[in-house]
Amino acid sequence: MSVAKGDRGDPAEKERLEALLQESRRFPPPAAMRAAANAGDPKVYDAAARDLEGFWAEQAEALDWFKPWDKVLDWQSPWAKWFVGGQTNICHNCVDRHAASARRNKAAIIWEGEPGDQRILTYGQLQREVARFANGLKRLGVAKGDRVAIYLGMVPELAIAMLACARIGAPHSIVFGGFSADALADRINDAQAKVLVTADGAWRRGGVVPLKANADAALRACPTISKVVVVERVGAAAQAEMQAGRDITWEETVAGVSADCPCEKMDAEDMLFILYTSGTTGKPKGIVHTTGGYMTGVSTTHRLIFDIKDTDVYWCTADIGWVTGHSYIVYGPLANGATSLMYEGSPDHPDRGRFWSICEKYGVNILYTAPTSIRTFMRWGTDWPKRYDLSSLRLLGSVGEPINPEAWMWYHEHIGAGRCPIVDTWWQTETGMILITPLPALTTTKPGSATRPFPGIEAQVLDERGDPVGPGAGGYLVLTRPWPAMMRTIYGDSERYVRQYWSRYPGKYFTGDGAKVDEDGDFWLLGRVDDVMNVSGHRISTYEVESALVDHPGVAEAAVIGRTHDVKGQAIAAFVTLKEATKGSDALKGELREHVAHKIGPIARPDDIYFAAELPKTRSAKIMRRLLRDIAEGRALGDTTTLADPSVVQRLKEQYEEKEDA
Ligand code: 7RM
Repeated sequence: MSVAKGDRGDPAEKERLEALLQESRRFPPPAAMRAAANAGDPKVYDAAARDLEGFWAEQAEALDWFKPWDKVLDWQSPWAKWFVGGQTNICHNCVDRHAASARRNKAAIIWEGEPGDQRILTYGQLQREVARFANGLKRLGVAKGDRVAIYLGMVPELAIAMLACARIGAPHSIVFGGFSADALADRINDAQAKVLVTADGAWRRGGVVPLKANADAALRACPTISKVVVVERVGAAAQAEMQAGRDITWEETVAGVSADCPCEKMDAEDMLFILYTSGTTGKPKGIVHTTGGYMTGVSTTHRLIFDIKDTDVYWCTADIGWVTGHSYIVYGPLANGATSLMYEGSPDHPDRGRFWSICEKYGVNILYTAPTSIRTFMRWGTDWPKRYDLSSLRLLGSVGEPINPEAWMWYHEHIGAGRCPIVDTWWQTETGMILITPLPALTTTKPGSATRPFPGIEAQVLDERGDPVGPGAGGYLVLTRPWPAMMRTIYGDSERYVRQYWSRYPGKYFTGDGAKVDEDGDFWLLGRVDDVMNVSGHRISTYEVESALVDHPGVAEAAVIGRTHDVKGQAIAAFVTLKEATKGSDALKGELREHVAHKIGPIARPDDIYFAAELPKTRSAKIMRRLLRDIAEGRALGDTTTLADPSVVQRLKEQYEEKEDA
């Protein structure tokens, strides 16, 4: 493992980080917000630190439980149990309790489809849809504990299906609709899912993503799937084929079923879902989240960080296929009885004003998006947002990667009109909920800093030896106390859970991120310290892309790195050595890029492919990615003394520079 990104010894990066810490702009919270804020008293930090269990118990009490817990926390590091003995159901808390209240006719989900359609589901309607689909799943043989894989675009059925699974106690495993057939098959098989919910296709910029065809290809290698539910979203254009005996449409699934389906009584520690994420090595890890703690963690953070009010329209632009969508489109907002907007399409279809037209159309009050999108909007220019009335916005959020100060300022000025606080929220699939973030009415923000740990969260920045580093010094971000929405294990691989997260610094959760803390105690996230790339906010491991490349018949060896990219944060660069009989050409580069897109999904398609005679390796045969990064970013080479053959990297660099000159 290499050291923190900031300390890779690369001068340009060092300069950037020093500049970051000298950031002197300060944005105090709007005074007017304080009085009515969900978190308006700074004492919350001390109170939670002093009495962690008391703090979380109080949060959990705001939710409905069928049976109260006996014990708030059972912490046998690294094994956590929260609300031990308690029984609840997150679907009841997200849907039924609101449907049974004055919120019955309030919009739960506002769905904006690709140009043309819209659907609004009130809490009452959502309850009926979810209960019917839950009964439909039962009729297909799904019982408590069975895993259900879901492979859909951003359609309302996605939220309905996940809530239906939660209702009957069947853990869902949602696979992002941009993943390939192979990636889907791996995830289905790892989770041993019984049923797959998919669609004939998904709309993407007027085109069709052939979800069902991908699913059919995947299912050739998935023996555990007995039934496939197919949402008819695109119709004839998808040319989806139905396999008799196995496939059934969504309509057929719910035909004639009753809307009466009681919520299963779930133990607090019963599994709620599995979500796969990229790790440093090997296959994607199935991150396991359970019921009571996750529900408490996401509802609390959503309520306090986004200061959600009953009249708000809240829009998180993520895809539900990622954890951000799980926690902050569906579970968090709905647990709070909020109106959550869900958008099917992309930001530039039919034009580059799409996001702002949606904000205007629905009067969005809270917008939560990713730095990569903000940088894209910056490039498109201020004319687009200017054309729309964005005066309804009162709070902005950022997530997925470090937000550079320029993007932060642009967001603040051109979207927030200088008036909306920005919450830069740091967290992970594994953490389930936001852990480092401002509280909008309490925290003075600084462009580029996620500021401080949420109440009850304790974070440290450590050096290699495990000692806390002083202000301004880079190190490894760890978390030292348990929190309710933390992952419980890796599905089917508890040993890897311990090794990956709890072994580097025993007793502390290793995040895999580098960070610095400044004199005020504010945290500055520096990016991954391992071989995980962050491309447009998506986690992709270098290992996965390398495996996909080596899978091509012409490739002998591949080394993949993430190089700095203005818009995407990181872009994927691949260094490839070919088999002797294969000749490098532009056509082959194109073929390799498509091969990776086909194996993993378009998000993993490399931006650059370099053919190399050899890869730079240490004497113990480790590929030196740091040097490849120097080459891809056009810098002077760092220290090459540990290389087995320093001339290899020199030749590579010359070859690259020739290309640049040409
Ligand atoms: C929510 C999510 C997790 C990784 C994490 C970081 C990076 C996420 C921020 C951030 C700096 C942020 N889950 N990351 N948010 N870095 N500032 N506000 O993205 O599992 O897909 O990715 O994303 O490196 O470890 S994730």
